[in-house]
Amino acid sequence: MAAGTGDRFEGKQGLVLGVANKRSIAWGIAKRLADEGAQLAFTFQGERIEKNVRELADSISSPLVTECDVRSDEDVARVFSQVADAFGGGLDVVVHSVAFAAAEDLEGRFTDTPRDRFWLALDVSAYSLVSCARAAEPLMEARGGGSIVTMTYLGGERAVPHYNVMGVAKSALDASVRYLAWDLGQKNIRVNAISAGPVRTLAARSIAGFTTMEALVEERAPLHRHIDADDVGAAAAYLLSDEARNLTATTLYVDSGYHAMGM
Ligand code: NAD
Ligand code: 0WE
Repeated sequence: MAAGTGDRFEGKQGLVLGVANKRSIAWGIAKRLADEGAQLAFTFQGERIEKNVRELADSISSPLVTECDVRSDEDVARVFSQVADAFGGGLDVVVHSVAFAAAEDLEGRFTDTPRDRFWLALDVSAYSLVSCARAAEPLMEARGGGSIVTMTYLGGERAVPHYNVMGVAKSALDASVRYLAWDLGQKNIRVNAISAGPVRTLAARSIAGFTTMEALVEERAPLHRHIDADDVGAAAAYLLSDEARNLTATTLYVDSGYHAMGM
């Protein structure tokens, strides 16, 4: 446990989906949970990032690193069965930090989004939370409850130029959080979202106009500064901990207050 952190996750076990490299928001969250005592399993997508994720996971003594393409029902089923084996049939925490849209759909006009790429974005970025929550349910029930956190963005509630089909996917994700919270509340499983301001990750780096967006945050957010993955880690640790035992179906904004502004 590092200075300034607690020990809220001693004896807790979690699964983290969405680490690509050390800048990933999922890694910011994982570091904080591990620092506070959690034992964490990780999934990665694709051979290209496997080595990255294994090295990061090894640095916090992870017992399980395994591939998961969230578009595949077989992958999701296998992953949760491996998690059950690694963690003695239970699971306390799931971090869902996965999104994808085709690069060409994050520039130009939303109007031009073709049907197949619309469904691709919703499949990876929204439905995957539903399938993971369903697979997590029996494992969390075995622990008497659990907590799930996903990552969202303001572009699901307002039109952010170029966010396009990802905005529609985040809107579906936000609604899924509420319906999952209703279903799983019965089993004492909580489901919440964090709406983060722009963070320079792999998924964000390639976006045209990202620098302009950062300048807008500095100008217009009440705190006039950017957030980083460690800020998200602190907020996620709260939502995932027993301190948030009566919070579910909510969105916590980690965005320097930007969402509250009208200009
Ligand atoms: P990132 O690139 O580090 O993480 C995205 C992850 O999604 C990667 O690990 C990637 O492998 C994974 N992924 C993509 N397609 C997948 C698939 N088919 N199966 C399994 N995994 C898949 O970028 P990030 O910024 O850390 O993104 C994490 C989450 O945070 C996303 O949901 C993103 O929308 C959200 N978010 C990001 C920002 C930002 O500005 N970076 C702001 C708000 C919300
Ligand atoms: O959710 C995101 C980004 C998610 C994302 C990023 C990529 C880039 C690479 C999903 N799919 C892809 N596909 C790729 O090929 N954010 C919240 C960051 C983000 O992305 C934007 C933003 C912001 C903020 C795109 C346009 C405008 C603003």
